[in-house]
Amino acid sequence: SRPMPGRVGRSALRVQAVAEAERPTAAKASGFEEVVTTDITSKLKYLFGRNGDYTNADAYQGTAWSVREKLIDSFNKTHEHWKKEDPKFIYYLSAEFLMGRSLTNTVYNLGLEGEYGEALREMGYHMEKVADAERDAALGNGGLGRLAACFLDSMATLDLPGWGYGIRYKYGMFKQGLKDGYQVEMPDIWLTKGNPWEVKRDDVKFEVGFGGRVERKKVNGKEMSVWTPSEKVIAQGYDNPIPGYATPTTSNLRLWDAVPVHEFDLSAFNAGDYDRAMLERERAEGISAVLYPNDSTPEGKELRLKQQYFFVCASLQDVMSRFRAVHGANWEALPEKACFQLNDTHPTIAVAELMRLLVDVEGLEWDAAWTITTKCLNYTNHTVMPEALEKWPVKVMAKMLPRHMEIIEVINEGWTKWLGVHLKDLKSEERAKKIAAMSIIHANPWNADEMLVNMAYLAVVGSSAVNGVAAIHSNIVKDEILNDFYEIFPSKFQNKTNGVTPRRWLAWCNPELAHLITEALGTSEWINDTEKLAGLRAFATDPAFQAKWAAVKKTKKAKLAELIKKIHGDDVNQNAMFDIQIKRIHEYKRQYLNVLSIIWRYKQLKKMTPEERKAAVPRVCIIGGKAASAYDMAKRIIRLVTAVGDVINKDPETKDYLRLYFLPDYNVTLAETIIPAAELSQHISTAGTEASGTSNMKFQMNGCLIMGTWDGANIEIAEETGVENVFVFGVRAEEINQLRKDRKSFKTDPRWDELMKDIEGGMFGDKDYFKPLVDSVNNMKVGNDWFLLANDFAGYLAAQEEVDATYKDQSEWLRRSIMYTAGSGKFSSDRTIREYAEDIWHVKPARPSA
Ligand code: 8GP
Repeated sequence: SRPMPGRVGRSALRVQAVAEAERPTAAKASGFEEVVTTDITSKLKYLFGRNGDYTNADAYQGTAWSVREKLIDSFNKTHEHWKKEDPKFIYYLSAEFLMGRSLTNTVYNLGLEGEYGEALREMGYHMEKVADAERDAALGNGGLGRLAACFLDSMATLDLPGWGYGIRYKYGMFKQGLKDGYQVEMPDIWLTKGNPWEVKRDDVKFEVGFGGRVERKKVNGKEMSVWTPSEKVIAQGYDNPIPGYATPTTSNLRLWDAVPVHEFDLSAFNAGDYDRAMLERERAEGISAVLYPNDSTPEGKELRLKQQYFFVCASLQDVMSRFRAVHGANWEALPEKACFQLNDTHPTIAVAELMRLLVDVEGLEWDAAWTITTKCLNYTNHTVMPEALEKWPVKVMAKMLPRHMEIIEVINEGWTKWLGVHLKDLKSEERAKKIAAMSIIHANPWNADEMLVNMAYLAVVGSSAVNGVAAIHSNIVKDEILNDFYEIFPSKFQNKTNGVTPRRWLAWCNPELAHLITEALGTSEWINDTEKLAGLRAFATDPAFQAKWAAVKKTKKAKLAELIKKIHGDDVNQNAMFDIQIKRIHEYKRQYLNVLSIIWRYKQLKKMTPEERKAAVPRVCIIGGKAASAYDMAKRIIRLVTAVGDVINKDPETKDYLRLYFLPDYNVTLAETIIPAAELSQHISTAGTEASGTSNMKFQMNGCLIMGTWDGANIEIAEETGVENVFVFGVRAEEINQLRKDRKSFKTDPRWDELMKDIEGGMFGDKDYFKPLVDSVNNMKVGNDWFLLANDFAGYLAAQEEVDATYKDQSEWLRRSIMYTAGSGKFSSDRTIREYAEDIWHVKPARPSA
């Protein structure tokens, strides 16, 4: 049972309690921290087999195993309630969940920070240092994976019956290091010390098959397709309880681990064939071994499809077996009890798998099964990048999932036939063209001999709702990427602008600011009702409030400065503007453009006299992010950042005015330190390329000004914050197609040409290595500079000047900063999830009693 009565009722106190220094001594008198101290001490004693001498890392383990029990109490209560109520569930199917650390989040979400903070202090530890021993659960690449994690937090906070389903990768996102300024990749070995945040379910296991053959057979007098896989593995379930905030609800993320059907081939072993004895285990474990294996080889491709089918198959069987336990074989009612959100195309094989389970296993008629399937599934698109819109070669699919390939063929037959009727008014030639363009199975445009399964098309045809992740992106989905489908099913298409959890991304990562906000608003209710942040507008020009606001930023900048010192050994000027760009390295995100503007700034500073320099706004620029291991150009961009930093940071004339650091191994935890410290952040993708962005929302919440293009959620952020408060530059999405076609209208700029010569000339060394970067943006060659850096360069520099001028007027800067936080109410993932629940899932809250 819960150690504190009614964590819901304590929510108003929570934020005050967060600020360590200001913790009321009343908590001490409560006696609960004594119980906690005893509990942690006992955990430590039996975990480590000694009395005392525990490191911070040990203390983390002891604390985590203690908190876990409170979490599981809450989990059990919630699930007993849900079992009794039998509400409709939403299942979020995602190949990625980028959870980050759990200890602090769990303690704070459960409202236990007073007891645990105090108990640890009494034992001679500090919560922050103890929490620092936890490894990130990095089971995701970037935006899409982190969004899934924020969604789970919001679903639990809103009491929505819902689970996440994914893969328990043994190795998550690689660890990034730098060697001589180049990216190096190391495996993320995150499970070696055990994982206190999961519960292995020995009773939750499903068989998943691959390969083999399909036969038509009479089964109980009925003609059926019978699939006999050539390979089988077991999906073993692990539950990861997800605590809501200010509610007794704790929901679940169920992750699947792949294990062999047979533990070990003893006869092979006895016969001396050691390799064969281990083969099955190795093959099975390979499936859940690594997040996103490199798919540039055919073998890698196959493994990826295997992962996708593996977790989808296990998840659907799991949901169906729970349904059957209550409702028997009444499958027509399945859509009233379960719906699935496909997080991008990765789980799209669910369309074929649900059909297979209903038709082949449950014996339903095809049409009845199709009605159920399309009612249960919904699809979210997260990117316009063509390389991420998955298409599987028919050959690969037919070999690995022969029955699914057949099912997809039948779906496509029905679909194209239906299209023929629907488009009967078109001229036959036009109609044929349209049908070919919309066929789920089509030829590879680069290789006419290869047929492909288009997973996005399969998802659209097999779903009730399709959505993009920001207003502009949803329009691009409708008007370009899936326009043919939109014209046929306009009502299927929706927008659901992304959001982020204000718990992790404001209240818990920036307790100082949270405290100030609560003090100003007189309530901490903004933590789950972010619209209340609008109340801060009244303080935007209040000098006393501005001073407090600035003091918080200063504290957070000092922390980041400490981290820079630890990583790079340098002291940075803490009065400089902290200017930040953190995200995956990609040409479309244009970190390169940022570097070019930093070089330009450096050159201007060099030209100034020492007196003139004193009037310049000093900046500490930070860039962080990982490059995909096979993405050569992105790796060159990282090297350019480090090379430019090496020159700038050592230059005695300018180093007080400008620094550039690459922070390696950007991850959720690093973001929690960087974002609260940021004053300016860069969201400068080519218009129309960034589906939404979510770090922009985190920066906004923390009062960081935005330099951005008219792209993704930047647009909606500007609308909420006041366009005049945002630094906007660059071409608009509508102009881009024309610009790309008509090379002559490209803007060029002598400053740009100068910088290209500098890099080519070896100003930052490594000129051969940087040559491809220079060539890639040489817009005089057709097809180059696809992301229009040259074109947007002058506008970017002008916007940077505007930034400097604004920063010189600190009270104006602070006014804007406060207006950003005040305008961030819309970007809570609570709002996003409420919209999904109402418009797509039709799932209602079901809160257990406290
Ligand atoms: C990202 C988008 O790039 C980003 O704009 C958006 O905010 C985020 O999804 C959440 O919606 N997309 C991905 O991370 C993505 O497409 N990843 C898949 C290719 C693996």
